[in-house]
Amino acid sequence: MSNLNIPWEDKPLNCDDTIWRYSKNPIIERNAIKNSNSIFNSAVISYENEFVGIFRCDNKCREMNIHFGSSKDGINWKIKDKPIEFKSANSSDEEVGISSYKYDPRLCKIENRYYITWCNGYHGPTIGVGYTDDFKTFYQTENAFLPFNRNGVLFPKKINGKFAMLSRPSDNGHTQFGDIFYSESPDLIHWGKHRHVMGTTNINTSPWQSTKIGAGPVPIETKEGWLLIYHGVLTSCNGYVYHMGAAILDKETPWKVLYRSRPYLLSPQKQYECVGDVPNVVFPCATLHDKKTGKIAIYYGAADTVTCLAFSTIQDIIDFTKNNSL
Ligand code: BMA
Repeated sequence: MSNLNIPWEDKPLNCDDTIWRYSKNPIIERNAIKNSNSIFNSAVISYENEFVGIFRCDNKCREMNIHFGSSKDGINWKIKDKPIEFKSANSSDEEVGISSYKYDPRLCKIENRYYITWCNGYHGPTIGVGYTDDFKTFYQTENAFLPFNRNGVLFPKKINGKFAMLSRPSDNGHTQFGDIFYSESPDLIHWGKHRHVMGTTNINTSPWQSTKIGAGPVPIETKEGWLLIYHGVLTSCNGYVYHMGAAILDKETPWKVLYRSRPYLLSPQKQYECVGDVPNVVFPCATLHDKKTGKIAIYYGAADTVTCLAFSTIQDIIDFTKNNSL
């Protein structure tokens, strides 16, 4: 991280929870750019003297695409009206860069390059991969996996010399199942060594994550292991309910789960999380954290409509996860 101050608000005095919401949520309204129906499930990172982000903006035809944005404070964002135009990373192969839609981006710095993963339309949803060195020119490379897959999230450094990614194999619709898997690649093109990381829980033990789960923000390296914030889904009589939870994965073998929260960290409770295009969704896709203080700002989509912020400290989330582990 640079010297930028991450967004922050102190914990309210009467709050007993591990994470707390920004009092001025949502930070990005659904109509923040021309022609947007909704702006949510988006990714941010610090770059040079500002924050930059890749935003999921669905337009008024309800087409899903990703747009570039920047911010001085991580709260007030200027998002481009037009989607990112990716160049093909291999223009001699006309299949590279095919994309009938893009959604739910994640943004990850590995060594000196910024990588974007998203759910890419290629004969159904799969994991699209792109990169940029300057947030001006963007390249799209090979999809990581066969369809159908969602929630592709890179680790911020190579593990045992390989790029590493979490993903969630799915179906072509509103998938009723879903476990998190780990895969690795020598070149970000060929992926293998697929390992099961964690699955859904027993409905009697931790119902909020009993239907499907998916990796959220880029995992954070801590002394205890990789801190993974993820979403977990419960099927209620009115449909899916999306929550946020946390797990700690082993540093060298991240498919081994050391701890995993039995209660959720955040559930849809506020009006802006419960009312929108898809009610009852909190969906984390990015964090900013301050290495010195351990403060963390979590960006999440609410009700598939707006973008919100919540805060905690890395240590508090680790303690919560360890002390309430499945
Ligand atoms: C998932 C994705 C997410 C969305 C969630 C809830 O399948 O489409 O973008 O937030 O459903 O609708």
